[in-house]
Amino acid sequence: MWRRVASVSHLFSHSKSTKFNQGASTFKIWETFTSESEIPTPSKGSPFVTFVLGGPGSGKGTQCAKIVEAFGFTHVSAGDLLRREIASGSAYGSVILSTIREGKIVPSQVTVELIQKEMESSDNYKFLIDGFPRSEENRKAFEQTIGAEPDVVLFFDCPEQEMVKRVLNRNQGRVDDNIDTIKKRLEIFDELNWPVINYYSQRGKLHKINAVGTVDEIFEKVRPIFAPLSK
Ligand code: UP5
Ligand code: MG
Repeated sequence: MWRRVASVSHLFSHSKSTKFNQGASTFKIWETFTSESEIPTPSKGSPFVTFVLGGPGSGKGTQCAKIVEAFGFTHVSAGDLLRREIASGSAYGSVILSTIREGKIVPSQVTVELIQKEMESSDNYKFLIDGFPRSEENRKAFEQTIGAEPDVVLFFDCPEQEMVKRVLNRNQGRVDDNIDTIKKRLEIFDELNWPVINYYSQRGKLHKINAVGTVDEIFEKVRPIFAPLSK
């Protein structure tokens, strides 16, 4: 079991952060650099981290459940951790709730701390971090606090119209599943998540998956990425 991530942070491959320039021209580079490279070989002595990115309703959570089942990862959904924090009545709860209602991003310090605790309390060494990092600031905070960068980054690429349809059909009582908040979530995704996607693309870690189709069809595109891993 992980007692403290910080104490095992030397087990991660440390990132050498370079200044990343944001802008329209950089977004185009992403297409060129999208990686199909093989994933690193995990070992039980060191954590193996996969970031799962994609817009609201792109199917991150749904595909994470399939990956857990097939490859034995532990699913850490940043959104679920934040919703759990609200439900627990914690001191951060009201700030998190209003941030989620507005479709904005909760301060990195709060989210990274929740992710870190969740990883520390797991016996597993293979983690899917779902819906995080959502901004360059999130990404840097994770690297600085955990002292690590991910081994693999999945990006579920889904048209906006399809994402909106899925979220509005979900019907699970989420405070952010209404048309006004969805518009804001999409705006924030466009503004802040693309630089993160480009960053990992340039580092050869990004696996872009076309997220249109049935759940099983999409998973068949995910499966080969993790095929080298045994459960
Ligand atoms: N569905 C899934 N796949 C389908 C398919 N192939 N065909 C048809 N339907 C499909 O799927 C959404 C819905 O679509 C479900 O009903 C599913 O059955 C169906 P899901 O797998 O839930 O998609 P997902 O990408 O996980 O959508 P989600 O709404 O969870 O994504 P978000 O990124 O918007 O939500 P998250 O929970 O990560 O974050 C919520 C908010 O928390 C954020 O907006 C933000 O305010 C805050 N937050 C932070 O501030 N920081 C963080 O680090 C994380 C969250
Ligand atoms: Mg989700």
